[in-house]
Order: sequence, then structure tokens, then C-alpha cells
Amino acid sequence: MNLYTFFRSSAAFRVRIALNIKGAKYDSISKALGKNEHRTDEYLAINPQGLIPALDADGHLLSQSLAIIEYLEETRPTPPLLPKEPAARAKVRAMALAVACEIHPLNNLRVLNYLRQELGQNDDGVNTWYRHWVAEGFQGLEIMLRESSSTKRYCYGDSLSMADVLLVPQIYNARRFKCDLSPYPTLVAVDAHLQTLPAFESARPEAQPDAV
Ligand SMILES: N[C@@H](CCC(=O)N[C@@H](CS)C(=O)NCC(=O)O)C(=O)O
Repeated sequence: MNLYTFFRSSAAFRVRIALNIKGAKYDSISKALGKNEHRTDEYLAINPQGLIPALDADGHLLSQSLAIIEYLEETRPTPPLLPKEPAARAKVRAMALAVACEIHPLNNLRVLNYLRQELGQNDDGVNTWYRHWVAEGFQGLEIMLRESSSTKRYCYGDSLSMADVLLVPQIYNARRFKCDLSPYPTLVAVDAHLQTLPAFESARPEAQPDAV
């Protein structure tokens, strides 16, 4: 498998974690966002949306990190990233989507660039925007985890799930943008535990070959 990735891309970070959990071997092909390598014709032929990541797996070109993670789950079911029971699966997916649909898209690079370049915002304006949407998203997620995380080691129950895969990169980014995480002790506790797991550790941005 080939993963089109960038060390700092949190959507690629999710897929790296999922690949590691599944024990899937892959090669990294770096596309530097800062150099617009995700906007070249060559990359647009791989992912027409011009977004990182994309995965070349089993002869298929896949995009959208959650769709990729679901593909990995369906083709490599062990260890599972979703519980068996339908309502439990829906709850795990809801937590994953709370990150992927409600926080991340509002704080993506192209959104921040638009705020800066088209709407004339300075660093303070951009950071205020970023922190606002993280706080909005994390408030609800904290309550969801308080109800579903039995030991504060994982988002759902006491086992690894897709929600964990999404949480860690979003917390990583929140720290990078100096968001106040003190109102979210459950998110912080679960993140601290997950970071000790090798699948998460080796997926971290700093551990990537293209890290600068
Ligand atoms: N919903 C997409 C989001 C992908 C995405 O936004 N990737 C970012 C990096 S984390 C990107 O390529 N940004 C490029 C840009 O904003 O121009 C997914 O989950 O794969």
C-alpha cells in the first residue's frame, strides 16, 4: 500500500494510526502542503479533491480518511475498530464524526488561508477562530466521552475504536494551536493513555520521515 501523507496532516495522522493498528505495511509518499504538492495535476489525478490523505490499497485509490478507515475495517477486521452491537457502532461513529465533520473542516489549512488572505485576518483573528471551533466541538465530545469511556483509557467502553483514532490527531492539533484543554479532562486522560500505545506513537507527526 502507498499512503499519500504529510507529517502534519491530521487526516493522514488518523489513517497512519489505523494502518498501524491493523498491522498493515505501507510506504509513505509525502506531499508537502506548504509547497502545494497536494494541488499538482499528478496528485489531483490520485485525489481529485486535492486533499491529504489518499491510500493506494489493493489496487484501489481511496480518499477521505474516514472512508479509508472504514475500508481497512472491512478488509482487515482484526483487531476491530468498531464494536459489534449496532447502537454501540453508531455511538463510536458519532464521536469520530464529531471530530471529522464538526471541528476539522472548519480549521483546515485552506479555511485558515482564506481567513488570512481573503478576509484580511491576522494571526490573532485566525487563532481565535481556530480555538473557538475546537472549544465548540470539544465541549460536546467531553460529555460524550464522560458517558461512554468506562476507564478513561479509550473513548468508548474499555477498548480501542475508530473514535480513538480520530481523537488523538485532533488533540495534537489543538495543542499546536495552544487551545485551552483544561475544560476537557476526560479527552486529555484518554489521549494520554492512547499516546502510550505503539500504533499511535509511531503515527505521530514527529516520527514521520518527512517531519521537518
Ligand atoms: N475530510 C477529509 C479532510 C482532508 C483534509 O482536509 N486534509 C488536509 C490536511 S489535514 C488537507 O489536505 N488540506 C489541504 C488544504 O487545506 O489545502 C479527510 O478526512 O480526509
